[in-house]
Amino acid sequence: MIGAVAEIFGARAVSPSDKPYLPFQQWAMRAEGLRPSPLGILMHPQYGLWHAYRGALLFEDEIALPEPREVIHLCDACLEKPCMKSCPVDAYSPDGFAYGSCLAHVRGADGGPCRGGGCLDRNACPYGTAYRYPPEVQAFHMASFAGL
Ligand code: B12
Ligand code: SF4
Ligand code: SF4
Repeated sequence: MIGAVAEIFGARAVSPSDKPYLPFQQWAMRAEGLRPSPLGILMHPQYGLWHAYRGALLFEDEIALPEPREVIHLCDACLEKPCMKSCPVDAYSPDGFAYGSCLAHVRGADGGPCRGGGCLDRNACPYGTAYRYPPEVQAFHMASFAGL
């Protein structure tokens, strides 16, 4: 789909998984005025944590674009921050994401809830719940992330 659109507009399609990694989140911040949640995932005023990027179009020439609109950052008003309190191994912290600890837990004997329904921290966020991926989709992503 993205390749076909790129062809129509004379652009080059790139993917978030292309290496070396391209700064998709920085592009999204510039395009949509979004900011990161404490989890590192960008926070969207409508979709909350339940959105991701599937591709981008690169152009040879610079295109004049409007400034991103002012967007409310929901995390600013979220005092309890439940997303920082649900992980059994505290993998997310202000120092970043300790993905080694996360992986060990997800793969281990007590990792059933994360394996079956997705990250407990991400699911603890009260926003965008209408867009939350179904448990089987989260289980699929988690299996891919953890190489299960
Ligand atoms: C490598 C990577 C990972 C590694 C991180 C290793 C590490 N410590 O660096 C691993 C495999 C652990 C990972 C995991 C996840 N990731 Co990831 N990941 C990426 C990837 C492919 C590259 C990141 C990068 O280095 N970019 C290059 C730099 C130059 O770009 P950047 O914009 O400046 O990078 C920003 C990020 O690095 C961010 N950041 C820093 N630490 C962390 C930690 C996390 C968890 C996240 C999400 C972001 C983040 O800070 C920078 C802001 O400027 C991006 C896609 C992409 N191309 O960006 C997805 C991406 C960041 N991941 C994403 C997601 C959703 C996840 C997961 C939460 C879910 C999942 N299904 O994979 C998991 C977390 C696991 C869990 N507990 O559920 C999404 C975020 C979407 C959003 N709304 O913001 C992205 C954008 C992919 C996509 N297709 O949309 N990820
Ligand atoms: S729980 Fe609160 S701080 Fe965490 S991502 Fe959701 S809104 Fe942001
Ligand atoms: S997937 Fe599980 S172990 Fe990993 S950060 Fe989320 S709650 Fe923690």
